[in-house]
Amino acid sequence: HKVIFSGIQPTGIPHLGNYFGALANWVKLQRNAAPEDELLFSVVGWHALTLPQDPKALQQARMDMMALLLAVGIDPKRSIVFHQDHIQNHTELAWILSCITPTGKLRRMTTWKTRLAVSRNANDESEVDDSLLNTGLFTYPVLQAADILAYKATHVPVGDDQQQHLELTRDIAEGFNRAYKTPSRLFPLPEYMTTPSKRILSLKDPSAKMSKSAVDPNSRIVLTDTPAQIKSKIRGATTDSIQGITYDPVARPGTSNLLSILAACTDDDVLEVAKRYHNRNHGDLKADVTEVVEETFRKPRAEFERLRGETEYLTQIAEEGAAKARSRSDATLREVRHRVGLA
Ligand code: AQP
Repeated sequence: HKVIFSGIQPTGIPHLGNYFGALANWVKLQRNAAPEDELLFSVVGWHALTLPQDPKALQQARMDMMALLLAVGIDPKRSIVFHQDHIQNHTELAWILSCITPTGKLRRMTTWKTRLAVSRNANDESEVDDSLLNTGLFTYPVLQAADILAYKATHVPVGDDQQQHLELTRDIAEGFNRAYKTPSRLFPLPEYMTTPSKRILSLKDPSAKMSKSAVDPNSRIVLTDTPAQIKSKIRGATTDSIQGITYDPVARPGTSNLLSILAACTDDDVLEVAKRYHNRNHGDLKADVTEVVEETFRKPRAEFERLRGETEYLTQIAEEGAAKARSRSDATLREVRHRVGLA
């Protein structure tokens, strides 16, 4: 049977990328899972701390993310929904795993390299200044590995920006299995589950992915945007001045991104969608993208607004989820402690 695990950071309201790269896909998995499969979805508060957070805003964002998971259709009776930061097993396992993870592997993570690139020495471009980057930014892929391995997850549905981290998780699991091999391999090697929609790009800078933390709010469409906001953001999306519509992610990233969004919303193949727009213009495409995005977000938005005020209910769901997650991960940690000599 499968154990499916995934997480999302409480760093703001999810955008189209999170929706198609993660949330919508989780709901699909939940619907199609075999009765014996287990599903765990986590709001990963400790990961959010790798960037500066306002404590009050973080508190609110954690609660909001719980409401959002339910609003998009995660069913707490079928899936274990919980806050990562309620389960200390994650940090304990992360420590143990960090002690078998070479720093060189972490230094090769694209996410880390991107952080480094941003902090290049202003006077000397070739010199990288990592003195101000916090240690959590460097080691969080190990915490991610612990999130997954604490439940001996076999399948991890994440966007393709996370694929490298999952490969690291497999490496770490293999490293542990090799170092502590008696009586048998402890961790299954989790498989990456890709999403058909792949990466959704920023509406303003299609060389970057759509991101919650990008400075310009017009670069992303979030689940709580009103129809008017959706319309204006799509109207302002960066495209190109080439006539007609074609799907060409390299030469026409902005136009192709709009086609990908349309295809994701209508559950169509992007090349089929592109064919239909061949003789049409950017105005037509943008009008149709606006319509389908509005339609996609209408129900979850209304459900979120309703659930958001139900603090007691959300707290209860989080407590029930934590109890289940704790008992699963306690079992793994007992084995891990025993193997490493900390029983
Ligand atoms: N642009 C994207 N396209 C497709 N999938 C995406 N994901 C994120 N951005 C895109 C997927 O969303 C899931 C949850 O992500 P997260 O909350 O851990 O945040 P993140 O990956 O760091 O992305 P964000 O939204 O840009 O957040 P910030 O700005 O806070 O870092 C993951 O499965 C991810 O692949």
